[in-house]
Order: sequence, then structure tokens, then C-alpha cells
Amino acid sequence: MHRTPLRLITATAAVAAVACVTLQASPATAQGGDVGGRGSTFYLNDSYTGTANQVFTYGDTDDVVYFGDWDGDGIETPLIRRGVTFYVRNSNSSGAAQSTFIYGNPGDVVVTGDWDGNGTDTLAVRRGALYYVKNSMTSGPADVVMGYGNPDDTVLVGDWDGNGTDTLAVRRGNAYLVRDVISTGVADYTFAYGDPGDTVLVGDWDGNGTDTLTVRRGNRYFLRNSTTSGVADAVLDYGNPTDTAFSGDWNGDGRDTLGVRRPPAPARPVPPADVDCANFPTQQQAQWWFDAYYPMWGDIAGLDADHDLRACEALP
Ligand SMILES: [Ca+2]
Ligand SMILES: [Ca+2]
Ligand SMILES: [Ca+2]
Ligand SMILES: [Ca+2]
Repeated sequence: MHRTPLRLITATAAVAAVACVTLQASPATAQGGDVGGRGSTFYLNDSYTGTANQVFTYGDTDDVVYFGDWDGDGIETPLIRRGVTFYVRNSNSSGAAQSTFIYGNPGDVVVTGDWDGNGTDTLAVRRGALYYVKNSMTSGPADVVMGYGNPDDTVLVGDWDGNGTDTLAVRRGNAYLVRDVISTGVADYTFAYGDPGDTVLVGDWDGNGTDTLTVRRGNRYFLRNSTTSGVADAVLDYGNPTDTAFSGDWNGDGRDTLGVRRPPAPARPVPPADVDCANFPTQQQAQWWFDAYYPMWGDIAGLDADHDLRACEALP
């Protein structure tokens, strides 16, 4: 697929050496696999500003979620997996699944990509070093079975050569072994990027049609626009260090940007409304109650008439 022209990404530094930044733990994720994390709310950003411009809910907090272009309109949207059933949604908006289908076995590892270059992303099931590639979102046998890498390799999916088809790369530490065809064989080339412990994302950051890597450390992202060894082309901060981040083209402009998945906020206790100082035998007990609710709800029970943050001062 031909992509839109390059647009420069605003970055906090033009170039930075990747290896000199302190590593921070963050959830593992990679384009092609499920996004990981928890939460049914998805915050998508079409640029690298501080606020998501598309926010919606889909599925349940603990669902396994993938993002891809299931209908070929250029926009990547969510897909939920529950066992062998996949629930497709083709817009980044809150709502129900638009179609469902069955594929693979419950224990299979699933990756997604546009294996045949027709513009739609579909599934491949991984069993060890074998990939059962399917070119349609339907039940039935695989279209291609291929072997690549070792059973314990981390696998990434991307269009590394920009020819419109997604293929595999396996990661070993900070080395990436890239293959540009969907067939059994050895790597076409290898490059190194970042540190072995880095979280990595795959995407077309500059919109030139080729997918490349970004490594993530905390809420800092080190973008590189070629699958070659070297330092970051751009560095930027986004979201919170605890976010589960993933990448995709949320608006069909040919450029991949970030999204985060967050679990719902913990339920807040509902403060009782009919409490007053007569409910407490001592000032200290009234104070405990007051201190529990005051930070979020204020003096809802009117225990601090003189507003000095001491509750029920007339109590013993
Ligand atoms: Ca789509
Ligand atoms: Ca396809
Ligand atoms: Ca390709
Ligand atoms: Ca690119």
C-alpha cells in the first residue's frame, strides 16, 4: 500500500543515543501480537500530543485485544479474542462487535498482519517456530504454513521492505532477524537496536511505507525510521510509565502513532450522607472518618464547621 508523504514528528530531541537511558520496566507488547495489559478503555492519539483524541471502550477489562485493519480501510481498530472466538470491530468507537469468527485452538499464540498484501490484516497462529497463516477472517485451514526462528523467539510483524506485505522478524536480545517473505527460510538480514530489556513497538512512524522499531522506556519512546543498527531518529514522551502502549494507524493517514490501554479506576466508596458528630464517641474517631472522605469529597457530613480540618472538636 502506498503511504502518504513523510511528516516530521515533533520530538524532544532530534537524535539520542538509545543505550544511555535508564531502563524502566513496562508491559511487553509488540505490533502483531496482542496489546497486553488490562482495561476496556482505549486512548488513541493521532499525533504525539499529550491528550488522546480518540477514546472509546470495547470488551471487558481482561480481554485479549489486537489492533489491525480488518476491513482494509486503512484504519486500525480492535479485535477481541476469547479462547478461539474473535470479535471484530471496524471503528474506534464504543460499541458491540460487528462480526465474529472462530480460529485456532485456545492455547495458540496469535499474531496479526497483512500477509498477502491485499490491505486487510488477518491472523496467523504460532505453534513453536511454525506459523499457520490465514489470509481471511474466516474459520478454516491455514493458507500458508511456514517455519521461522526458534520456538522461544519473540516475534514481531511488520512490512519491513515496504512492499505491502507483512512478514516476521524475531528478536533475540537487542538483535532483530528480519525476513521479508512469508515462507520458511532464514533471515534476510539482522540489525541491532536498543537494549535487550527494552519494550519494542513496530510501526511506520514517518509514513514512508516501511515499518521500523520504537523502543520504550517508561513513558519515553525512541523512534527509529530504518531497520538498521543505529541511534534513535526521534525521542518523545507520551502517557504514563504504567500505561500499556501499542501502535497503529488510527486515522488512516499512513502513519502509525500510539495508543494506550488503561484499566478502569478503582471503585470509589460512596460516602454516607447522614453522618454527623453524634455518630462518633470521640473526636479521634470522627477525625478518622473525616480524613477518609475529605480528600476526594470534602466535608460532606459537615463535621468541620469552622473549616480548620479538625472534625467534631466538641467531642472528647
Ligand atoms: Ca479498518
Ligand atoms: Ca491481507
Ligand atoms: Ca514486506
Ligand atoms: Ca517508515
